[in-house]
Amino acid sequence: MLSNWFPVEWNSGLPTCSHLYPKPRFVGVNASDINYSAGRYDPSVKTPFDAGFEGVGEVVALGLSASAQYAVGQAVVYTAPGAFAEYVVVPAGMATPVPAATPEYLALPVSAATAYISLRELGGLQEGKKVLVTAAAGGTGQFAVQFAKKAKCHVIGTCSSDEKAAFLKSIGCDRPINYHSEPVGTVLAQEYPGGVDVVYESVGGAVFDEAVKALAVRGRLLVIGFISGYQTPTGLSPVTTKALPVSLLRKSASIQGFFLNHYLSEHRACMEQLVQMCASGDLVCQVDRGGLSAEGRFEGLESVFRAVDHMYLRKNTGKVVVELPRSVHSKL
Ligand code: NAP
Ligand code: X1H
Repeated sequence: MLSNWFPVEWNSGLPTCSHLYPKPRFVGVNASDINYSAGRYDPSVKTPFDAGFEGVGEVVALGLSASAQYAVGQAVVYTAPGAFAEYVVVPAGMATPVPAATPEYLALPVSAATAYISLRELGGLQEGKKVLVTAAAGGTGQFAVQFAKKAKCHVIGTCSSDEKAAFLKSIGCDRPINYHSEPVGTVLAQEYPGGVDVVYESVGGAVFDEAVKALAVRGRLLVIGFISGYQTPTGLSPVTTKALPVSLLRKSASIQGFFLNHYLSEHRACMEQLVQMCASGDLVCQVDRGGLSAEGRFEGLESVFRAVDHMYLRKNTGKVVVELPRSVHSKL
């Protein structure tokens, strides 16, 4: 499969000057892949179009002005619409050099960057604050937990299994809650009667309602997503909180949305930090390659759909990634 915007210049051997041309070794799966594929993300993008947001791989060709920053053979992680492809064209500004094209780095450009930028810009994190992270053992949740711990906060994380809860413990989460064995609302009411100061919320629906209920006075809830709604025909969660204005007013609480694409000006500096933290082992970048899924590891573009299913069956721990074969023609 070649991207449908694969440039004619490539075929003539003349890459455009400010792009680079990586061959992906791994591509990343995001919850919003299904929103993008459903045409909700950008209604101006008409079918047929390629899906996928990100990859990690080695540069196989370069435009002239990109060659000041990158070299053929170099490993890069990048974001690019249509990333589920055998080759991609990436504007130089959307790629970051990494020490090797390993899947851990794939957790950085969307999942980790979302947690890093949103919590830094909007979270108001301070030592001792109580932070609730929903879907905490997933691609982006794992980073919200770690960044909140680095800010010396007390972190509560929700997840759906004891294995995920054990993973959350391992990355420093103070109070993992497996919602299949403990009702989240009850735990929060009993153990955090003063409420939680910050919520990193990405599930929506009833989980959003519980989180609003649990907010402390002057608490902040960051709307990162609402995955419980993405499989509905409209992609929207039912609005259940009719009492939202009064709930917020009574606690001087606030709710703010965050969409990574609106913070691209911060992305480059953020990526430099994140790559360094990941390379030095200062940040756990857990990836799920599907080894425990029914049909085994996600290998090849044809396994992207299994990887998406794995996530929507709530089976993943960490960032879901798909490995692509090395080119038979390339020595890379
Ligand atoms: P993920 O967390 O790796 O996987 C999704 C997880 O959500 C599942 O593992 C599951 O964890 C949990 N979940 C809870 N209810 C679910 C339901 N009804 N259906 C499916 N999963 C459910 O996925 P991700 O790609 O990192 O995305 C997580 C959230 O962050 C999404 O809402 C996504 O849209 C959002 N996001 C937002 C931005 C932004 O710019 N705002 C950027 C990236 C991601 P448990 O089994 O533990 O419940
Ligand atoms: C211009 O701002 C946006 C924001 C969100 C444009 C599109 C979206 C979008 O499609 C998303 C989205 C993007 C990223 C993400 O991690 C989660 C989501 S959820 C979502 C959406 C879902 C259903 C809709 O009806 C509208 C948007």
